[in-house]
Amino acid sequence: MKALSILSKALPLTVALAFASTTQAATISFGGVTANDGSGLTSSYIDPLTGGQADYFIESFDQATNFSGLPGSIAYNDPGFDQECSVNSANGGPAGVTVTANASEVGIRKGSVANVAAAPAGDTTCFGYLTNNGSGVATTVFDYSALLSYYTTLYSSNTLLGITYLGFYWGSVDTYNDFEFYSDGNLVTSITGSQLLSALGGQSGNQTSSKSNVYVNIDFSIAEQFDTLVIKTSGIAGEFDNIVVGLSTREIPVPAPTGLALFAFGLIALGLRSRLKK
Ligand SMILES: [Ca+2]
Ligand SMILES: [Ca+2]
Repeated sequence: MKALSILSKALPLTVALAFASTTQAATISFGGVTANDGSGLTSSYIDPLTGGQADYFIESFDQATNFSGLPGSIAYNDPGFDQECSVNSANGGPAGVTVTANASEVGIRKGSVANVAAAPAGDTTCFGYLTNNGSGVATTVFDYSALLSYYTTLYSSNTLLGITYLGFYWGSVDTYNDFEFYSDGNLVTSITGSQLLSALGGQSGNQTSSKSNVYVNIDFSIAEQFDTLVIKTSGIAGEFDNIVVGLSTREIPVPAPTGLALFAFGLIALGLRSRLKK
């Protein structure tokens, strides 16, 4: 109850900020790191095996990497995968994520089956998929409102708590897969398969290419109050794994300089030297 009143007080502020500035927009970027559990790519912030860091949550769909204390759900598993797979953050624990889906349109499994789902590139673990079974639009909703309420109560401070990061591994991206990000029912931002493929020069549905099997990062401002992820597909199929959520209270690790960053630094240094020589 207390959490709800804090959130409702925060909303008018959010609206004011949205009108006052257009710099609050969420930013979408591509790129992750190799996951240690054989699931292909994961967030550069956390890995399935080292998950559970303060104020980060990962949905890996694997029972082996469940959070302790969250019971998980095997309701969406494909037949034969109940010993290995589950929606492990959902529907039950106090901080549970509420997943809403039509059971005939969503599945959790390992491996690829023609005309059902393809494992994301390099992913030998359980993953989630959404299918329209050949017609119409299938929709799955991941609602993080309960998680936010739970942690707002836990912190019981005046801190405005929000989700400021969401990442997910998107396998065999198709032109007809969409990911949408909402705040209190309003669309904050979205990314379509067409947009991703066009940005990276990928081929729709390619199951192995790094241009169509991509880790996607969305950074939200706290003012945007992201609370719900909606995945849609109007074809077979939309596949995903390693959905990572970061609360605004998390400590953001400083990443080590990558090879590319060092390379860029080297170029700048070279440029300076050649200028000095002149
Ligand atoms: Ca997995
Ligand atoms: Ca696909």
